[in-house]
Amino acid sequence: MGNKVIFITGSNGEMGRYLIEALNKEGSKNIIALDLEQKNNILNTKFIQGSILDTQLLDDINEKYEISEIYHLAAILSTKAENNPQLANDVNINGTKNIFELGQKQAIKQKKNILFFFPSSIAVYNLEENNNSKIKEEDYCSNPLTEYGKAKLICEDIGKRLDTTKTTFGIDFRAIRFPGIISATTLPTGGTSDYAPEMIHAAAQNKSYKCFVMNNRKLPFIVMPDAIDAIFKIMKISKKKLLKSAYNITSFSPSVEEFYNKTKEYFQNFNMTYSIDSKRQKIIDSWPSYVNDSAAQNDWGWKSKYDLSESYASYIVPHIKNKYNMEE
Ligand code: AKB
Repeated sequence: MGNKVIFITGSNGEMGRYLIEALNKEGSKNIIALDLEQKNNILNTKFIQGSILDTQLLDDINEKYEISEIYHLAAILSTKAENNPQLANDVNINGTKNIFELGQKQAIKQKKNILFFFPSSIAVYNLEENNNSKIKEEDYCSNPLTEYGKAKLICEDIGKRLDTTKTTFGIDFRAIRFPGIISATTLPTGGTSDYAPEMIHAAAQNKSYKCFVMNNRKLPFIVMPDAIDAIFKIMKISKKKLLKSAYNITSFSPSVEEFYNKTKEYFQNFNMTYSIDSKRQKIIDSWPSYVNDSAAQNDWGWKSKYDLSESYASYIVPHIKNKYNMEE
């Protein structure tokens, strides 16, 4: 591996693993991946064990490599962040500042702009009451309920201010406010939209599921291939086209019960009961059921490939059956 690389933090997470695979398929051969623990070896990737809070390690990375793109995925998700706010703010805010600084140092070192991808979230929104309108980027995002949402909003703001690409070399900051994401091959940890993937993975393993959120609640979701596609699209588009620094994207917004019914279509024996977690329910109640993603559609051609039915039929069910070795 040469010293010209793509740098990914949080590489062991759901999105990290999928993104590295997708970058590999696209022919990106030089990836350095940072996370706390060494997991399986990934092709064409040099794994660096460590923390985004370790500034000495980040300085060493800065010395050794020429980074063209940064995908800063490391984060503590919403439920875990509420339970451990100090750690979460350290990782989600201070860790992100460290990675911004690395990006800035690289821009100076290489005398060029460094593409910087930041996954933000619908957690930046805080609806006063449950409403069914499609939330735009400017709506209801001044006072997020959770520590996680606050950190995402703060870092969006810092990223936007540090993006000096109009005047001088710096970070070329691009963010997507992700809805819940469903992967057929991995499960998230510590999030609040986790009920949907947890339900589906339980069904595929012939297990029952105790759902922590009320049956009529709706959140926006997408499946992982669409999430990765969106990242590729926003990172490849000319900066001139980007009128915002952070964009909503979405695909479908079924209620919990609709998720259950859809899952039952494929896994007839699946059984789900409810045990509402009031803290997590409150988080979900503060998030929008629908987001307006027309800015992403207009500015960089975002369009989800998978609606709810297509997600189950062409992505979730075939891959999840494969994962748990079930017969078609
Ligand atoms: C979470 O539930 O914390 C995340 C998110 C919606 O950002 N999946």
